[in-house]
Amino acid sequence: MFEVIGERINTSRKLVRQAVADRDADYIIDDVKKQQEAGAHYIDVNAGARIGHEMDDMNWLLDTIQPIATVPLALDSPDPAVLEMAYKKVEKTPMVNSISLEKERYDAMMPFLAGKDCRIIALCMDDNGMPTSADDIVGRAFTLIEELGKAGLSEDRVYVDPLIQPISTDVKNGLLVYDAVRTIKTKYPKVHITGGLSNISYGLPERRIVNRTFVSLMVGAGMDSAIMDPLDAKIMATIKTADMLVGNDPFCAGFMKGVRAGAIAS
Ligand code: THG
Repeated sequence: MFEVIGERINTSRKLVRQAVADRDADYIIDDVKKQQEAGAHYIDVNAGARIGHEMDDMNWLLDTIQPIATVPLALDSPDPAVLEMAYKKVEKTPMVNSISLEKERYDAMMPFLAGKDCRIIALCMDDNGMPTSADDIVGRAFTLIEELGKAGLSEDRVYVDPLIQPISTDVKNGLLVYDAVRTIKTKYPKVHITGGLSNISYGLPERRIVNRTFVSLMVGAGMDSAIMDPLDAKIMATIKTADMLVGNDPFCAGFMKGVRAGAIAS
């Protein structure tokens, strides 16, 4: 089943940044409830945008969200100290967003992960920067999967993020991740594939049609999760339909349920 990680609680978004600065709990609670009602399986929480305030902002956001969270949280920070604080606070086994092969981040994250129960997003990033070929993505993914396995995180707990890059900057950026995801899923069928979906459409008009067409291609390659806006009803319907078409919806029951609920229509 495809898992949606709701991206809206992120201080890089203007209204969220303002709500966090004002400690406006009602705004945050309302947004999280909407994401949950729309079918988010995780709520991503990112407090990185107000420089010097990440620890306090994350702490406040978790205090605010936790009492009304019906789904687990995705703790989105590059800072292991912030993740450590956040991990202690959450009640449901969280998703940790994220680890990468950048040496400094990797070396700090590995001790954090020791003995912890979590799912983890593994970014295909290393000290050479963003991947420039499918082989780059695949090689980095294999290393991360193997190393996380040694640290006690089984394949089904690892969510590889191949790093989706804008199609507007290089027309090869779509097939780059498509090809890589197929290769990763062939070798490690239990591993999950996720990523920031809207990155693909950056710099283009009519971004939503680009996002939803891309996600249906990627579901065909084996992508089974995305960091995205669950309030976009059309993309949610597209994902449910694509997931059915690749055989992930026994008896088409989820699709039929979506149609009856009015969430899926032609
Ligand atoms: N991979 C992983 N984690 C991630 C990302 C990723 N976390 C952060 C980001 N990328 C995904 N989250 C968001 C959250 C909000 C928005 C985009 C991605 C968003 N952007 C508006 C836009 O692009 O137009 C601008 C925001 C505003 O100013 O309101 O809403 O790739 N593992």
